[in-house]
Amino acid sequence: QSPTRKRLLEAFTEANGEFLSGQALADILGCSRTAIWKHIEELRKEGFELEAVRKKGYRIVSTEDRVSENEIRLGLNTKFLGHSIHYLDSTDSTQKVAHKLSQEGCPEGTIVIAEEQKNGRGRLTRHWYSPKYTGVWMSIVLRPNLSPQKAPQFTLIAAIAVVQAIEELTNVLPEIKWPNDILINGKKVTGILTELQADVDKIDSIIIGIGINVNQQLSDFPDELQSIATSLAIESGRKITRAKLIQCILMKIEKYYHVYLEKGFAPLKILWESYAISIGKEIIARTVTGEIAGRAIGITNEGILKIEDDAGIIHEIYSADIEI
Ligand code: BT5
Repeated sequence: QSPTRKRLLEAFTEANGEFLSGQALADILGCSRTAIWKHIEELRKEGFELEAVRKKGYRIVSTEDRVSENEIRLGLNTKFLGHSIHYLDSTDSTQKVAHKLSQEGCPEGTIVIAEEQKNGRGRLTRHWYSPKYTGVWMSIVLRPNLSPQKAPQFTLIAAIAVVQAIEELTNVLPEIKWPNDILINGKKVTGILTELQADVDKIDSIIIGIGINVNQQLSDFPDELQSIATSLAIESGRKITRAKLIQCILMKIEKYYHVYLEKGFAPLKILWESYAISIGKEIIARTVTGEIAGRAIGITNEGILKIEDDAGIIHEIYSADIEI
């Protein structure tokens, strides 16, 4: 994107839906009114709906609900996260694309967003259902200078950001089910998948995949998901602008990423626990090697779940499916 285009979008963001005169825009951008008109035409071609009224100027009216680069950029107030955006109308999996970009050396903070995933992935090769125009299917590339053991913490950091963004934009109160589920009224609204490119002692990149059901209705889900899944629209009773939700999440992830790099995981652990449902409860953890039943007593500073069984033995669980 050209710097002029970027400033034009920023000006419209600050105007908050109010009109900006051609002259005001020309002053802000330091170009002629004719040049402004050309930029406005370009924005229109990209799908922005711009209203032009004589003597008043231009304003952006609400656009179609898409999550394209421009939609995300308009109003995104981050220092680095989301400054490089790869937008796809349809793809197999944003994780797959992000892995490839990361291997090719993309900058930290690169994000991949798709309107639809044909082969969205959950953990352990499970499928993630990602229908068109109704959800957030996004992968984020970070490059922290850390050991690979720290990677699970990023699932928890992303979960905090998503919960807070949902709380800010809707009237619902989501909860986190360790390690990677966000639930509303006991049903799954978000899944997070953190993957790594690393050698034994150093992370090269962390790829955080976030899938959020936003505007689906119950009948939009396949039968097998109807009893376990939900969307923000179902729970809040209104349509949510996905681009706003994405911006809010990116701003929060960036904020907590900085907290993490400066102060470590401890302050985030407290925050995470305030949203967690499984802590203090009797649970069953199903891992790839077997089942452990007991009381979830908390998470470690690494983000690992601690379960105390009936014999008083404390088990540390790295990844599992939890039944409460
Ligand atoms: C997850 O796995 O919850 C991680 C999901 C991560 C998806 C994002 S979307 C962007 C990025 N690109 C990708 O390809 N993936 C990431 P897990 O905990 O294993 O849960 C998977 C299970 O959730 C499935 O077996 C289903 O039971 C259920 N499920 C599938 N699609 C769902 C949906 N849309 N909403 C709620 N539950 C779903």
